[in-house]
Formats: sequence, structure tokens, C-alpha cells
Amino acid sequence: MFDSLANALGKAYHAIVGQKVLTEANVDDGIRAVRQALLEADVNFQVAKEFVADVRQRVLGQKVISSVEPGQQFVKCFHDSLTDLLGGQATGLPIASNGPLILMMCGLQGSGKTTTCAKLALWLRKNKKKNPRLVAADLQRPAAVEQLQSLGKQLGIAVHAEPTTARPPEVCRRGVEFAKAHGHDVVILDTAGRLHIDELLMRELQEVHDKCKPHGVLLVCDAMLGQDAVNSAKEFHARLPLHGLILTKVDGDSRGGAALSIVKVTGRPILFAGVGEKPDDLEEFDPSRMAGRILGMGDVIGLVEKAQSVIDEKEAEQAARKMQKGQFNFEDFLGQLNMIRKLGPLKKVLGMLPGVGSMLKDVDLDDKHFKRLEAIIQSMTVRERQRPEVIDLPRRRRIAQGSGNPLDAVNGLIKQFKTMQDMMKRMGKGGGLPPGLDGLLGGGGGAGPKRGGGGFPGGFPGGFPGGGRGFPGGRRR
Ligand SMILES: Nc1nc2c(ncn2[C@@H]2O[C@H](COP(=O)(O)OP(=O)(O)OP(=O)(O)O)[C@@H](O)[C@H]2O)c(=O)[nH]1
Ligand SMILES: [Mg+2]
Repeated sequence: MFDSLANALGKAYHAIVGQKVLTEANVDDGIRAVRQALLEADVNFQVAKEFVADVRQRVLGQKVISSVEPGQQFVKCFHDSLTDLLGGQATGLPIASNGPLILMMCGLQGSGKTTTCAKLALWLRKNKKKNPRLVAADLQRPAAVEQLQSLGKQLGIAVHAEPTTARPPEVCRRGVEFAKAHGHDVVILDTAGRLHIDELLMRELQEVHDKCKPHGVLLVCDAMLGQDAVNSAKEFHARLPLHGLILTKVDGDSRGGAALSIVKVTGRPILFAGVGEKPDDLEEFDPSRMAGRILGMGDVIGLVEKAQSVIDEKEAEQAARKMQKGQFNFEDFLGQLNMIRKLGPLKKVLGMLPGVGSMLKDVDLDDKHFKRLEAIIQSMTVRERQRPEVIDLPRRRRIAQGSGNPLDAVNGLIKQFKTMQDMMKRMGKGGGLPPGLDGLLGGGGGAGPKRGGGGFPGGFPGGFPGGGRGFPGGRRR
């Protein structure tokens, strides 16, 4: 997602990171590189132009803070402009004051409406404890009704469907009535797609709108269409009052042009992003977080949220306490490894950490590697795990043999563990966080690869837990 943009922007700000002072000349060099990166990412020309003017003004207009490097200041301005471009604050769904919340989906053919209806229903059930009902109002495309029904069945979400001879506005109206009568608190209307904005279907949408009075019309846009998605969104908005946008197929969009232009062009916020074909591949869209991701600063909040959902808080807190006292041992380490494993494919998780992306190419941290670490720890006796300092050479040899690993691997793990222990002790004494983790806490927005470099590999496996509630020894967000 946004890979090429992130790379190009990375180059742009690296031109400035490391400069002793910010002058108009070197700012302009950086700005030129940014403009180039945006245009290559298929960002609307006008939007790119205004954006760089905004960054420039912010950079040159700010006071020079002596304790902050110019490069970091530049990144901060850049991040703020990008956040504004993406909509500033995160916008939620509308609120229904009485009766069920009625959401109407619309969009071009194949943009992902039906899939997104199901994803959103699932998201609302999981995150907002809602009891949604879907309404199959696409009677245009054969099999559209079955598609929604089958998704509903798979996810255990109720679907209102009628014979294809019915009229969509009537189906929607009855769907809403039915939902009210059966205690559903959300109704999502899946309307027919169109190749482009045509009169007949537009009128149908307006009729659905008049009959059902939805609290929000959500336009589903395929990010991979780039500027075409932006243009059609503009046209839709001229015909129907949009509450917001849902950008789909963001996973397949390495350029990011649509995401970066659509809010500015339509004046409507992006609420959610579809990041895959599976029902739970839907993310709430947060401009600041997305800006951080694009800048390669890591999606810190995303990581913390994800961690919260899978990490056993009690266990994590216990581990954090032990760490602070310098009592962290291999058994705790194993527990931590397992928690991290639960966070999903490792690289994806690590990719969310500031500065880690660039480190990954040198550090072999795939799941296989973790399995190996696990095998080594499991070949230790209980005493060895609890008191790592007793592991002398003969023991190391035995552990290597027992776990089917070379001695080097055992030595490497023990060394890494010791580094980590030292670091934890320092953190416990209030000595501040290692550079990588400092960035993880959003310290000043300047945690580019430059500063993040030293945090891993020692820091992450141990430094992370406490997960749910802030990090040991660290500031809270
Ligand atoms: N990779 C990826 N694929 C997606 C995403 N959202 C939808 N799709 C795929 O896009 C295709 C079209 O999705 P639908 O939900 O049927 O689109 P639609 O807008 O309802 O299509 P019509 O009803 O024909 O207008 C399907 O193959 C989906 O799996 C996404 O976020 N990422
Ligand atoms: Mg559909």
C-alpha cells in the first residue's frame, strides 16, 4: 500500500534529514522532490501543487527549535500537511437519533460495494456491538442478490432480499421497515453499480434516498482507479449528498493517488479503507495515522490497537513489571514471542513500527526464525530458562544439539537476550527508551529510519509488552 509513494517521499525527506540548518534553498530541493513523488503517485496536479505550497509555508514559517533537527522539523510539517490533505480528523459514521442507523452504499460497478456492505456489517457487530441487517437492492446484475445472501450466511448477518421483479426503492423501504420490526439497529442498503454515472440509475438512487432517508450515503471508490475514482466521486457528490467515502482495494494500490486527492477534490472524508478481499479486511481510516504510514513512520496506533486485541493484558503487565526489575527470563521471553506471533504475520506487524521497514532487509525475522528461537528456548531446562546466566559453553552445546541448531544460533540468541536485559534495566531505572521505541511512542514525529535504527532487534520482543497500556518506562500517548 502506497509503496512507491512512501519510497519516493522517503528519498525526498532524506535529502533534508541531516542538514544542519534549513534554508530556503534546501527546503526547495526537498519540496521539489516531494512534488515529483506526488505526481508519480498519480496525485491530482492541482492537489499536488497546493500541497507542496502548504508544506513549504509551514516549513519556512516555523520557528527554528534548536533541540530538533531540521530534517525532523521538515518531516513534522510534512506529516501535518499530509494529515490535513487526508481529511485532518478521523470522521465516524453518522449517528441515528431514533430508529436504526440507515446507511446507503453507492458506487461504480465492481468498486466493492457488496463486499464492503458485508465488511461494514461485520465491523459494526464486532466493534460497536450492533445488530445489522443488509438489504439486497441491486436487482440489476444477475446473482447480485445471491452474492449478498451468501456473504450474510457466511458471517451470520441477516439479509433482506426480494424477487428480482421488485423495484429497488420499494425493496429498500420494506427492508428498513422489516429491520425496525425485528430490532435491528443498523440497516445497510447495497445498491446496484453503474459503469459510469447514468441518468436512469442515478434517479433510482435518488428515489431510494427519498424513500429511506438514510443517515448517511457512503460512496465506495476503487483506489486502483486512481484519478478516475476521484472524478466519479466528484460527480456522485454533485447528485447525492455524500456523508463520506470508503476507499477499497487500497491493498492493491501502490501509488496512492486516489487516496491523496479524493478528500480535497470532493470535500468529503474517507471513513474506511478496504485492504483485502476477506470480510475483516476493513480498517477505520485515520488521516494522521495514514500520513504516518505513508511517510514510513510506522502505524503506531494501529500496532497498539492490534496488540490490545490479542495481548493478554495481565500477562503483559506482569512481564513489564519483571522487566523493570531486571528479572525477565527466557520463560517470559517465550511468552512474549508467542504473543507477538499472535499479532499475525510478523513482517506485517513489524512494518507498522517506525523505522523498522528499512531494517527488515538485514534482519531475518520471519516466522521460521521465530520458530527456531522457540525451539532453542524449549531445549533449555527450566533452571536455564529462569536463570539464563548459568548457561555456559557445555550447556550451550547441549541446547544447540537438542534443538537441532548450530551453536552460533544459540550464542546469538543469548547475546541478544542479554542486550535486551541490559536495556530493560536501563529503562526500569528511568533511563529512557532505546531509540527505536522512543519513536514508537510518537516522540516528536521524527522517528525516521535514522533514529529508529538502534531499537531492534534487542528492543522489540521485550520492549513491546505492557502493550495495552503504554510501554514500560515510557511516556504514554
Ligand atoms: N483486494 C481487494 N479486493 C476487493 C476489496 N473490496 C472488494 N474487492 C473485490 O472486488 C470485487 C468486486 O467487489 P463487489 O463487492 O462485488 O463490488 P460491487 O461494487 O458490489 O460490484 P457490482 O455489484 O457489480 O457493482 C470482488 O472480487 C471483491 O472481492 C478490497 O478492499 N481489496
Ligand atoms: Mg454489488
